[in-house]
Amino acid sequence: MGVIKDRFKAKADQLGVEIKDLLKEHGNKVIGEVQLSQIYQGMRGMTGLVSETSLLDAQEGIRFRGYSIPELREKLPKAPGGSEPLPEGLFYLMLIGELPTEEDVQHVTAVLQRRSHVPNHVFHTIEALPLSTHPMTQFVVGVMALQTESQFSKKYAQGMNKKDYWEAVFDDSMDLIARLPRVAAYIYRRKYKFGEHIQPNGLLDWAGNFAHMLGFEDDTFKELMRMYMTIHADHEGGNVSAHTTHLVGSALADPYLSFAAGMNGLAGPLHGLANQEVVKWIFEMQAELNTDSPSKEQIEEYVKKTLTSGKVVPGYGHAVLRKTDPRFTAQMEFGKKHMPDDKLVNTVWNIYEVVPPILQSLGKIKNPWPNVDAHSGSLLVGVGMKEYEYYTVLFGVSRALGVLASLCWDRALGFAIERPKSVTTDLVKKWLKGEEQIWGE
Ligand code: HAX
Repeated sequence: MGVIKDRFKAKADQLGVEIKDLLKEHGNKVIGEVQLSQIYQGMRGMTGLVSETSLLDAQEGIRFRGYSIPELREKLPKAPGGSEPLPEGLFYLMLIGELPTEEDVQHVTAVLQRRSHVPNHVFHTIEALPLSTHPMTQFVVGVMALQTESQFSKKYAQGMNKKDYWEAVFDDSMDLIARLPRVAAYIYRRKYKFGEHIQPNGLLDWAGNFAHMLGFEDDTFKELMRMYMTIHADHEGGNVSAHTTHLVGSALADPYLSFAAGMNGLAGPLHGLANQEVVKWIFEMQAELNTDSPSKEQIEEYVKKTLTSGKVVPGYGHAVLRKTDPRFTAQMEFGKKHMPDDKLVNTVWNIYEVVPPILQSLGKIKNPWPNVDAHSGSLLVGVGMKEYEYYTVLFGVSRALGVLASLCWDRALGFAIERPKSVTTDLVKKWLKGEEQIWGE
């Protein structure tokens, strides 16, 4: 077995024993109560999942294995001459639970390079789609075409022992993470660069090589990719992409099938597609106002118009967070360092001043502050990637690190198939009248 796999197995065995003891002693302990409104309103605030890789605090934001984003940007190994973390290091941290050394990160990079071959039928499958197909659809189709390579599926069909599930999921996850940048870059070059594809550079790190295959060789783009791939990787277990991957994986669908399902959720505008929606919304504002530097007064008018036409302000609000997203702040710092005078980036900062009080004044929004998607597109435009319909694919490549690390944990800990109970409104009405019981009461 490989070094990382051995370390993962040792950690998983240890935690497995701890969980067994914990459940033996405390399995009956009540962890909260569920209100009727919660089952109608997106299960908000309901604790119902275990996800080891990261934890979200409503006030402080995300922590990956206990480390905040500023701490990760400081502590994780960097590329030579770079100042942003290598996402391979975050993947190691999520998988193993400990900060990696430089050597550990180099090892992950080498493993991913070794496993990155994408068979030709995947490219042919993508080519069968009309060029106008949304990049996220092409991405999901590409991942589905890659499913032919699943070790888990093959071994399951041969009668794999359930004790070995974790290992096949681990191998599939590593392979998939290694292959995704090639598939994603292929889609970008196909759709926007006349199909002029760029071969991988085996000497580069995972995100640096992705930037290279996309066709961006300058250091700022590579640094942005490293930061982008790090901060978008995970947001605990309940968000749509993580939860879907986990849910589908719980039926023992292999990592390719599970990840593709999660990506279909990421492609929704209230989740990952919000990053394209933000830039689209700002471009439309610029076009309508006929300026690339709208004033705060103009932005205010435009925001109010967006709200009165029954649309959301993209990039604002969050189901769990109640403060400015630290992923927004990290990107703001990147903008201040690399492109302080960029007009679009400055517009994003002006929007940040204008939007929260307006949303707050509506009286119904629980979090008026910006999320990760409010900023990411402006930085991408700033470094030369203007094709905003592609942005959610970048998010998806990064999200693979978190959801697949979690999937390895799910199988290593032997988590059960997920199957919560649902009710009908008719049953709820009868229950309220005392005529029926709700199961589990
Ligand atoms: N603009 C306008 N209205 C908003 C809003 C926004 N940005 N955010 C929330 N609201 C509205 C909701 O639509 C809801 O209205 P109704 O009661 O009329 O249905 C009300 O405020 C209460 O919503 P909430 O409880 O504060 O928010 P939710 O937990 O239901 O939803 C969302 C969280 C992120 C989906 C929501 O804030 C939203 O739609 N934001 C804009 C889209 C966006 O930026 N999504 C990305 C989120 C982060 C992420 O997953 N990234 O991938």
